[in-house]
Amino acid sequence: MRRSATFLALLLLTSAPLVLFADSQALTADDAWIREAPPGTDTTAAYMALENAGDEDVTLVHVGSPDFGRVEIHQTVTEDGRTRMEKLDGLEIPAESSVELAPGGKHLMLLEAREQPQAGQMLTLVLEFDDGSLLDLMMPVRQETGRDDHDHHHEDHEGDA
Ligand SMILES: [Cu+2]
Repeated sequence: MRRSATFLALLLLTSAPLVLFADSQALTADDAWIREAPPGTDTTAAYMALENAGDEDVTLVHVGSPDFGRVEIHQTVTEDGRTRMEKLDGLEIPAESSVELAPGGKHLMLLEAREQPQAGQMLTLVLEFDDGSLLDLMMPVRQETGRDDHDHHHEDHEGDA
């Protein structure tokens, strides 16, 4: 693990997410955020762009969190006009490319929240990859703007937010 002063300075200048700990120089998460949960709900989702700058494919295999009882990797699929979520065993981030987790597509399903996630909070997720590396993220909770619940289909959201 090697972190230059420049890198740390950049982190401080960038609003979020805040990378608490990263033992891989190849993997980064951009624009990471957690959707505010409606009152009485202990389930929500996390979104981000996962980038693999390395020259080997890496697979996200597990996500842990002190703030949630369970985290699953999901993909929203639409078949015959019906939308449902599929649980994925892993999420591959190919070498020198990135994978977008966004409303209406792939996402991290956050289950059994210790407290109802509310806008303004910062919550922690720990992403574990099959090469043994960890990405420890502190992510802001935000209200989703201009879109409805992520169970529904969105064609309008693509690329960076
Ligand atoms: Cu889901």
